[in-house]
Amino acid sequence: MRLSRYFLPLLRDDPKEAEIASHRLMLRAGLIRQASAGIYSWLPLGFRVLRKIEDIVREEQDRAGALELLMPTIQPAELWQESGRYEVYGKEMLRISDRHERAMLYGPTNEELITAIFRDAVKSYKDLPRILYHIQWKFRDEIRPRFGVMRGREFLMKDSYSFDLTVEDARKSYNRMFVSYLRTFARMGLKSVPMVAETGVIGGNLSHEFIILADTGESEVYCHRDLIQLEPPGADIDYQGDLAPVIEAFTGKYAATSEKHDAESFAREVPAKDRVTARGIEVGHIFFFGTKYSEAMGCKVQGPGGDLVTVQMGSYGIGVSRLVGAIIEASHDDAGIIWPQSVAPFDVGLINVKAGDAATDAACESLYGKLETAGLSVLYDDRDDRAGAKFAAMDLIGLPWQIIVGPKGVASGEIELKERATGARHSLTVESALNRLLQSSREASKEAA
Ligand code: P5A
Repeated sequence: MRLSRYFLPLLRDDPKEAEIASHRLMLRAGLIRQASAGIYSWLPLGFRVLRKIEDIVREEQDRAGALELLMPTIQPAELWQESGRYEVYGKEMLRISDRHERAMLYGPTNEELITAIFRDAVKSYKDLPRILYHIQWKFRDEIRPRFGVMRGREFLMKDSYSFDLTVEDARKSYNRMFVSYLRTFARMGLKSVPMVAETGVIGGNLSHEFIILADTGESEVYCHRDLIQLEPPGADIDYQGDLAPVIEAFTGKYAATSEKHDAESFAREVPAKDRVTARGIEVGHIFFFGTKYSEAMGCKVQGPGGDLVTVQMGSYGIGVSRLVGAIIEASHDDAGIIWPQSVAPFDVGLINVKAGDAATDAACESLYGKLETAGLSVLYDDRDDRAGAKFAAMDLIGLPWQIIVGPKGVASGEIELKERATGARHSLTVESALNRLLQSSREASKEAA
């Protein structure tokens, strides 16, 4: 992509409404613009990141055996009256009436709708187990939307729903989602810690939040230090096999959000030197609620003995749009964003230090072609602007690699390769720069596989 033809409105100054780094950087780097409190437009660069995150979430859901579908954003109120949540949900729910004065709502979550779909379609235990998911916009009229996309009113969520015949099977589905979440966040360069959590309006009594430790996080969390060091399972994980050992490793030690925190147990179970009290960002939340919705809405199947059995359910959420902010909170410096390769909007930024200089232009054009042919995505800064401004812009938007091409290097057959994360610069021939980039992109895809 040529920057001269792109849509990348950067802001020179810090927007005063932004209280935390990710919000400030998302506005400055031209990723989002606010439409109304807690409601954002995704500009081209931000939208590319959102899509990359979505792709990773989708791949890991599919790997764990979940099936993708798409439910609407608008739902009829009747379903929520059936479950009993229409009143409970209160002012957070955006209630709408259509031209026939029928009560509708903009979905804050989809337990009711998916239960109705499943109830009407599935009659036998032979159709179980199933995990269904979608990636869809939600609306919650938060009292205090803030921190940009971190606590929005409209936000993108991945929500999965599991259906099982027995509590024991349902626990297996829960474990599958649990493990897939560890992998999902790790692939985005994030260290997530599962913590025992409150279930609130979703319900049930088994629940974990997946927390990214960050000083600007909204949640106060308490955990054993060892949990922060644990490595998530690799791509060879067998979701049909026994996941209990992984679950045991990640839940065997104290970890709780403030709502579930018990100071006495914390002090008793965790030696003082291992106690971590920190702030964190909730990027995922999983729930087992058994028959809460299936009972109320009559979602039953015929069991092996011919009797009708009420289905056991769980639901599993990931804050897809919140993750964009969370990743930036975890990975930035004074100059701007530092994207992990797996979610970067482009692999490489190509900087033409002297646009208009025939030899430099020709070298850049040739390199641009080579990089794209090699399968790398490139943002080529071909604008007629000061070199300093170009360097600052490239650091701000945070692509993992920069290639800097100027007249001097062109004369001596060398270009400069800069790694955004470390700031390390190397003068290299075009050939060796290409090899370095391809190697790093191969390593990144190996991690994902
Ligand atoms: C689980 C999936 C649920 O809604 N029903 C379907 C369950 N859980 S949840 O914890 O309420 O939300 C799931 C994840 O969505 C993100 N999230 C938000 N992101 C941005 N702005 C918000 N206002 C917001 N509210 C929730 C969080 O990442 C949460 O873990």
